[in-house]
Amino acid sequence: MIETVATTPFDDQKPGTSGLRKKVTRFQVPHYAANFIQAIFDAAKPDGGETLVIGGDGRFFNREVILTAIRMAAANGYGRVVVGRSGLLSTPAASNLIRKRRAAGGIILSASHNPGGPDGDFGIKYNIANGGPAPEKITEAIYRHSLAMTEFRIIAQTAPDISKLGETRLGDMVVEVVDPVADYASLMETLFDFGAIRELLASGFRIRFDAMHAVTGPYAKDILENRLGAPAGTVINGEPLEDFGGGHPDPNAVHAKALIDELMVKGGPDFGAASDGDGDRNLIVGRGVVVSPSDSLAVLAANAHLAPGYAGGIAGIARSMPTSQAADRVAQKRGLGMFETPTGWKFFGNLLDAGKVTICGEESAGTGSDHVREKDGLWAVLLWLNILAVRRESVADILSAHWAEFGRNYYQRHDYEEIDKEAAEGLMESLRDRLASMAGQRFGTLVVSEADDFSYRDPVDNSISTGQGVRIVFSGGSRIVFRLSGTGTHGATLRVYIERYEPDAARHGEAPQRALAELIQTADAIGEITKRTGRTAPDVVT
Ligand code: G16
Repeated sequence: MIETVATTPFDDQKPGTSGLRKKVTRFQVPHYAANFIQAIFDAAKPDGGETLVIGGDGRFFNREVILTAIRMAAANGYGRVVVGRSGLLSTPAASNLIRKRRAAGGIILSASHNPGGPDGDFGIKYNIANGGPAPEKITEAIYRHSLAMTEFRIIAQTAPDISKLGETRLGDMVVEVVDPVADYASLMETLFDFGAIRELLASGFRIRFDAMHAVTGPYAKDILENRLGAPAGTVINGEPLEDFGGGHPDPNAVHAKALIDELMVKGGPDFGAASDGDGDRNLIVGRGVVVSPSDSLAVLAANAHLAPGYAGGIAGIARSMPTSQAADRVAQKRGLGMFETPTGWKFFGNLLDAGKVTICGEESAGTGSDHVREKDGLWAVLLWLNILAVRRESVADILSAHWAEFGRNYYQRHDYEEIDKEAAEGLMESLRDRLASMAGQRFGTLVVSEADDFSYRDPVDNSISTGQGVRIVFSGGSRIVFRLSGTGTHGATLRVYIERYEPDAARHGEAPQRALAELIQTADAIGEITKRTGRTAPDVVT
């Protein structure tokens, strides 16, 4: 029996960079999650009988919302729901399932790299039939529906047990519980030379993968240990936990410090990697060297042809605007198309669907390809391993050779977290007000050549996205970019992205902090960061 439940709208359900992210406690407010799910269904408008994929990263509250979403899908006309066992699906695995099952879309429950547990964060994201995050016109429609919500539909029966594989019925809908790993692992086998990677690992090449007690544990164990023969114990923190073991599943220098430290010592593993809460981000570490995400994108694009799935070459590369221009140099030299999009994987979907690009990446530790429509942490790890298996050089040597060929884009991102929202908005506003007069201004040895607020016209559907970050470019090509994060759940996070190109190989050995020193000072001068936020240093530097 379908119940129609009267409700009242919430005014804070506007999806951000990647779906709706809030504190768990906000999602626990009665009807909060149900309202948003109904808004998704109202925007998606199933005709009847479609398939919907549902899964999440296993964080606290995952199971409750999944059971609600299943019951609501049955009341909103879906014919089949495909759900990962126990509600688990990594974001790239969900994207793959949506595509493989020709589903109308999917609901992914995750707050990505944000902390979990009862006091942590939660999130709901809608992906469309191509497997990718809903584009802005759909997220805006979801938001409009949420503001006008008066009732949601839910089936009265309880949802079936999702810890057991197989099919059951709920009203007129089939609930199919699937192994979360199997289809994804098979897809990886079609893209990479598992035989060559197995030989590399058998030759004594030692790897370590930190799953951070998040969703990738079962994927990494099956792929790295079972299928590729890495020794048991290669995957650490491999059991998904509702609170990520009290940790923060963000694979960066702060939260993956233990892994990085292990790789920095003589005699440590040859290769280390980590992924985030929902398995779409990656960290790549070689012995003695952390690979920055922007460099990783460039190296992967330049070497992808060494893996069977990309042996025919790649069509083009896309990166988000604040990501360093290292990949642009690869595109230029190899005669490939290059696209610069706003932050958010959703902006890559059209380019991938149109075949304009094969590889995409972002400075925020995301890389991926046209195999799915999400960034994919383990994919990046496997492509690196495939390249290492063919080249038989160390990560550090591959990186130096890359810089020698293309030049080095020194790069850092400075995050100022949980700052006062008004102060952050005032800082951005003031920058925007000064843009028109900035060209020609001198700061130390730096002269501004252009300054703008990035806006993007999608070359496929011509949709326009404005206000995507303030860019200040200096003669010589160095850049400072300011933008506010769209994924935080408390106050505002200011991100400052700093970049300088160095063509001279003799100068490629500097620490980024040093190589970028003048730009870092200039960022504070132009952005008035200390003056407006009271902060004298960033909370996280990546
Ligand atoms: C999400 C988006 C990414 C974006 C990142 C950071 O990643 O999918 O495209 O780069 O957030 O966004 P912001 O700078 O606005 O915080 P994830 O891994 O959190 O889903």
